[in-house]
This record gives sequence, C-alpha cells and structure tokens, in this order.
Amino acid sequence: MSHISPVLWQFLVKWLTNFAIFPPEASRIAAQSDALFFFMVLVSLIGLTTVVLLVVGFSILYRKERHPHAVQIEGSTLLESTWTIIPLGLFLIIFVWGALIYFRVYTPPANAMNIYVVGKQWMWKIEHPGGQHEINALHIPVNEPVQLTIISQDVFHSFSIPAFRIKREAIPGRYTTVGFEATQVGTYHLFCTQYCGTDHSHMTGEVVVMSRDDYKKWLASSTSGMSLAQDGERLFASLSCNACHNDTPNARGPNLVNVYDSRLTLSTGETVTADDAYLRQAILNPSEHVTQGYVPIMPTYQGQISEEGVIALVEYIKSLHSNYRVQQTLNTTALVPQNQEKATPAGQTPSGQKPQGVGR
Ligand code: HEC
Ligand SMILES: [Cu+2]
Repeated sequence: MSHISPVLWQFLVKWLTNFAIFPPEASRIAAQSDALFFFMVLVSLIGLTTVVLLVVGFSILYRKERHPHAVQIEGSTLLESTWTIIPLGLFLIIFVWGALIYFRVYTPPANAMNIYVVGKQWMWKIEHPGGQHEINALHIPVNEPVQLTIISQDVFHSFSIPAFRIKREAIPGRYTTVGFEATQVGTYHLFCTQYCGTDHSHMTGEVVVMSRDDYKKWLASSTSGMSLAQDGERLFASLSCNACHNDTPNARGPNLVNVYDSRLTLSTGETVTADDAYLRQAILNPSEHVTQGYVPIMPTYQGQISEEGVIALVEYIKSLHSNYRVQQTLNTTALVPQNQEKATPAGQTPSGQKPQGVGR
C-alpha cells in the first residue's frame, strides 16, 4: 500500500518508529503487513466514531422533552441490509488481504536458503546448512530469501522477529516453516513470544542482517569445519544406521539415496512424500509408517538423538544423491568423539553455555 501515498506513509512510519511504538520495517513483507494493520485501525476508528456520533446524536434528538412517549419502529430492510453488507465487505477485504500476506510469509520461494531453528528451555539454537551453529543469534544476508525450519525440543515456544513482522510457533515434534527477506542491514531483536517457563524472558537474541560480502566472511569465520550433512554422516555411522541402510544387494533397510522428496509406498498401500517431517518421523518412530516390501525391524531412536542430531541426519539423507559417502569415511569419522565441541564465535552465548554438538 506504500505506493498509494508514499509521503504520508513515510511520515506515519517515521513518526511511529521515532516514538518507539513501532519496530523498523526491515523485511519485504513489513510494509505490507503494516498497511493492513493501519487499514484495520482506520476501519475501527471510523466504526467507533460512527457509533459514538449516533449515540450522542440520538440521545439529543430523542430526549425526553422532545419525545415523551416511545414509538415502536418495526424494522427496515434497507437499513438492516446496509449495516450487514458494509461490514461484511470490510471483513472480506481484510480476510483476502490478510490471506495474501499469510501465503507469502508461510510459503517462502523455492530458492530460499534454509536455516534450522531449535527452541529449547531457554535458548534458540540456530543451525546453518554449512554447519555454523549459533545460540540466541541469527546471521543472515540482506536481500536474500530465507526460510526457517523451526522445531522445539521441549515445550511450545514462538519465534518472533518484530522488525520483519514474522512470528512462528516452535512446536515439539513438528517442523514449521516461515520465510522472509531482510531489506536493511542492521541488528534486530529476536524474541520468544510464547510463555515457556521461568526463564522465558531471557529467551531473546539478535538478528544480524549483513551485506552479502560480510555474510560470506561471517560464514567462513564461524564454520565448524563440518557441514550439517557431514555431521549427519558421522551420526549415521556412529548410530550404525549404515548396518541396514547401505548399497549392498542384501541390505536389510531401503536404500536412502534420492529418497528425499520422493513418493514412498507404505505397507498399508498409502503413498507419502518423504519430506523433512516424514524423514524425522521415520527415524524417531519407524513402526508408524513401514515402507512396502520391508520388515519393520528398524529400532526406534526416540530419546536417543537430539533435535539437532535429527536435523543433521535429515540433511545427510537430503544430500544423498549418488552413493553412501559414509561407506568410505566410516572408519575415520566413527573415531571422532561425539562430544567434541565445535568452535562458536565468542559473544554469542550470553549465558556462557557452550553449544552442544549433534547427538546425545
Ligand atoms: C536394523 C536395521 C535398521 C537400522 C539400524 C536403521 N534402519 Fe532405517 N529402516 C530399516 C528398514 C527395514 C526400513 C523400512 C521399513 C520401515 O519403514 O520401517 C527403514 C526405513 C528408514 C527410513 C524411511 C525411508 C524409506 O525408504 O523407507 C529412513 C529415513 C531411515 N530408515 C533412516 C534410518 C536412520 C537415520 C537410521 C539410524 C539412526 C536407521 N534408519 C537405522 C532398517 C534399519
Ligand atoms: Cu520460549
């Protein structure tokens, strides 16, 4: 809507931001979301004014001195349809407008970079595909679509970046996604907006929007030397998944190469798409969906792998396109101790906690 009256719009937003009522508009969607918000405020103000004027006007017009005896009025179709149709129209406008913004936020473009977010009491853990881990901080490049895949390791949390006008629930046991594109370099607040226990108010952090070059530098300087998929590969070996999932002809489990996003036929005859959520379920709760032609011998890994570990495994399975690299690297990677900590840039762990490695 900002194109309708840019001057008035800029003035309004500047004014509100200066008075700290309003966070800056730092994402593609922010101005659109605000336009809808102001439209609703405007409609409410018009409604409020109309009702107040009518109440005051009628109490003067029909006061006792002028109308000592009440007169019954038996309805008016014209009046009643007017006050039904006008609000209905307004609500429908708000509905369609809101839905358009909703779909933009919750269906990020396919080329968006995917970053994982794990909420837990009481911190946000961020996992970049390149293996960069951060706590209560999110570094992203400016002007690039980003998708967050969010999950909680314990209770409900809610991931909110007011300056981007986005908020998404972090739900235990389920991946949720949200998308945005930051438009201004800067540092913004990150909040948990769902009361989640004693230290809920400390579950905050910083979103750092960087120029593309700075972001590349940041990626290079904070890498743990191992991508998420490589982490997953290591877990895949240390949890002996490759005992059953390998490319030998008599493997006891299905070949996982190219399984991601493919259609699987289950023993019930149903077909499912093996997306992130399905893979997560298949690892933690294998007996729930059994792939056709296989015996349900896969043990459950519920409670044995952290959410970060599952994310790494899922990323590893996603990366399997031609063969199991794990076959070649098994002997070297299996020897790496699981609790070896990865380097995380200083200053990102306000509580002094060290980020945990995957697994355990
Ligand atoms: C004892 C053998 C065995 C082990 C160990 C095992 N799996 Fe499986 N896995 C299977 C079998 C058999 C199936 C197919 C039947 C089913 O869906 O339960 C399967 C299915 C799957 C699927 C669903 C995809 C498909 O094509 O059906 C995924 C994903 C998967 N396993 C991942 C893993 C991971 C990750 C590990 C290690 C943490 C692991 N598996 C350990 C035997 C095993
Ligand atoms: Cu929380």
